[in-house]
Amino acid sequence: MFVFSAAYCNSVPGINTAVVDVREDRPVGAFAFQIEASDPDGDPLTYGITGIYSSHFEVNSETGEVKMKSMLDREANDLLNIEVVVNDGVHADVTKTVYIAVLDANDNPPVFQNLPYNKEVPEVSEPVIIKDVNMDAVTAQHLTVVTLKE
Ligand SMILES: [Ca+2]
Ligand SMILES: [Ca+2]
Ligand SMILES: [Ca+2]
Repeated sequence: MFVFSAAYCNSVPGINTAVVDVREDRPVGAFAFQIEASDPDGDPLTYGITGIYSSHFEVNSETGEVKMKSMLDREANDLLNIEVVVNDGVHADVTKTVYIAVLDANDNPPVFQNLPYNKEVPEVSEPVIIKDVNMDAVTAQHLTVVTLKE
């Protein structure tokens, strides 16, 4: 006689999270992202993370909320991947690779190029755009427009 096991009638949970954005200036202890997972049977899930970059994060095993454990640096690495592990208490662990896109913050001091600091500044009437040339991505916040006078 065939006996149905509990696992036979029970479905495996699914992990919906695939890519998340985290700004590089998120402080330690701050919310990073939420692991979105669901179980068709409504089984309570436990959450975990593994992988070399998982050391940046700390996950609440009951809620799937992930917080910062150590800060990120977009200039060093702008795309991390971790393995998210979810378990419904019935089946073996379900794992999925989740990618973390590290968003830029202007966290490097500016390095000005071609800025005429000496007295040989020619008199110019047109505005000069000073580009903040550092390792951060260049956006409007990195540009300073000044009008040089005698
Ligand atoms: Ca289940
Ligand atoms: Ca940085
Ligand atoms: Ca930056």
